[in-house]
Amino acid sequence: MKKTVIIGRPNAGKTLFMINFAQYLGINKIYLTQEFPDGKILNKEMSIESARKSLSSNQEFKTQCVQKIEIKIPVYKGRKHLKLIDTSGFDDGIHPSLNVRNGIIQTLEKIDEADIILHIIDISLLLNRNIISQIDRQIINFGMIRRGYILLPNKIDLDSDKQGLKILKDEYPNRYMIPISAKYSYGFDEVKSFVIRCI
Ligand SMILES: Nc1nc2c(ncn2[C@@H]2O[C@H](COP(=O)(O)OP(=O)(O)O)[C@@H](O)[C@H]2O)c(=O)[nH]1
Ligand SMILES: [Mg+2]
Repeated sequence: MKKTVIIGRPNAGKTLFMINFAQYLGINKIYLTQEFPDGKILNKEMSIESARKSLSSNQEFKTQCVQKIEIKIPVYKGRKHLKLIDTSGFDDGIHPSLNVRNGIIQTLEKIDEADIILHIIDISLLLNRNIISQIDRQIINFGMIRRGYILLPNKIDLDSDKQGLKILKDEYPNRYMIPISAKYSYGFDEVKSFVIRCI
């Protein structure tokens, strides 16, 4: 089974992307496995609506574990199995909370094992502050040499005149990226094609 890891800074939209992309790929119920840094594992079953409400939030580092959904994607006449893995992500600097730091270590381990890496950047932040964070830059550079990496500028619904996207494209003119809205499922068709090409 191929592993697709979703990474990015807190609030980039990783968790909402995982839920809505899983729905886009055809699931209608979420069977979630949560893996905590201390080794504890929890299995949860929930509707898509309650997953959106309970797992995604505008509070930073809401996700403090790795959480996975298994999906079967119809491909030609068969089906391919895919694990979508949501991480707690990472940020610039050293976070004061031990739980958050452990979540970051877990994220790095998952990147190492991944077949596909979906790197989500909140472009509405670029609009407001015009800065790409150091950690995002490092991951983009790492992605240049890593197979299966793709950059997903998210929240394009908040970037109506595409100014945020322009800042990113001007900085990385040769980088292939798929602009998305995790909230409204924009760009999901292209992400699906990318994922299918990699599995
Ligand atoms: N407008 C808009 N909001 C989004 C989008 N994706 C995520 N959000 C919001 O951003 C916040 C953080 O989302 P979440 O998935 O929890 O981010 P995570 O920390 O990266 O897992 C939530 O309030 C989401 O509703 C998007 O495409 N458009
Ligand atoms: Mg999250």
